[in-house]
Amino acid sequence: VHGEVPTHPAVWRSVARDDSGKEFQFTDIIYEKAEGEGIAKITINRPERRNAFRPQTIKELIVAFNDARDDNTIGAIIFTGKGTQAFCSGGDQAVRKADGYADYDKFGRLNVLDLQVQIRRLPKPVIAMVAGYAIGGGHILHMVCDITIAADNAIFGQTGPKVGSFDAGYGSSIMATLVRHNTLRVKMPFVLYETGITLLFHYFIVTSKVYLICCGIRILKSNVVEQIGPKRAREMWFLARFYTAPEAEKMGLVNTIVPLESLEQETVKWCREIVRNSPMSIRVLKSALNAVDDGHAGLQQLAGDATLLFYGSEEGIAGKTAYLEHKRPDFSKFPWRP
Ligand code: S0N
Repeated sequence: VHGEVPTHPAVWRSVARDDSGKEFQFTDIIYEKAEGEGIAKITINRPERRNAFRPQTIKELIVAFNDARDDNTIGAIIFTGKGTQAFCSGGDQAVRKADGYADYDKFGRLNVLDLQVQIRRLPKPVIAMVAGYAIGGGHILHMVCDITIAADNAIFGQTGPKVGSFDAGYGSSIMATLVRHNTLRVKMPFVLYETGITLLFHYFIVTSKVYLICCGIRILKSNVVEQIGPKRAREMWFLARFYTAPEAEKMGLVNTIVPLESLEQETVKWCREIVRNSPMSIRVLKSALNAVDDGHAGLQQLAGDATLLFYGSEEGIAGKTAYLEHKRPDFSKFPWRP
């Protein structure tokens, strides 16, 4: 129906200025967009430290992600690390102080937590493109992304208990959530895994208290494998071992593995497939997929999408117009739908 996805390489243009013409002064990241493709790429640029982040890195990442969010031509964001040796090795231990990480400030901070929330709430898919190590806080960053494409040299793991740190927030809860969603997906008595159909679909389960919306993206037979389970999540944190890309795939931590040399090509292909789909469908699906786990914040995000859609409806417009015209709104022609 839609034709083939183009396979030519993306042409990246460095994004050096914001809309007002002010120059971004990035030192720790590279921020690029592919002209006319609807794809942005944000790269941690500290390869000499295996792309470990310091507060400055996070500040710049937040600016870039905000820009990509605000740019209504951008539909998918690639998040990666410079070079082939690491996606990100977590917080820069050299600037870790008693009160968090400190570089240019006198005080420490844990601003990576803000970035995690930002990626989670960003209403566009964020795709982690992982070559080499995704370790510690770097592993958490790939986990909060919507999709992870791993090179065959990728290594995943948490080191917290070895270096005296931990992420008891998203770093733990999202890992457990990944487990739950994956288990649900495989147990669904639907055709996806048997037929290998590549489609976006949603599925509602309504029980007395649970309202879940699950989404399967390209669930092929080869992706449906043993599940990590809550025990494996504990193993990952308690033992702090490293896992290869195939092991991570088995645990449901990555969507696919590709040869290192075709990592970007494949990631761009996935992005191209995403950006030709309906922006509002993708937006609502992302917030829906997070809603249950994100509690009030998740509900707010999903509900905000409903408001966004309602504002464009005849009924919504009728209310606003009547208010501006100082009239009583007449909603009588709008049905109370079953
Ligand atoms: C990634 C590893 C396995 C790569 O090993 P490899 O390839 O042998 O390279 P190395 O020779 O070890 O490293 C090359 C150079 O890079 C430096 N370097 C690497 N990682 C870091 C890092 N994280 N911090 C500072 N420097 C780093 C090396 O020192 C080396 O430099 P030279 O040559 O000058 O010695 C391996 O490098 C490794 O294991 N790295 C450490 C991984 C780690 O423990 N990361 C920290 C884990 N903790 C967190 O990330 C904190 C969690 C977190 O982010 C968080 C969560 C909740 C709340 C707050 C936070 C927060 O802290 O912000």
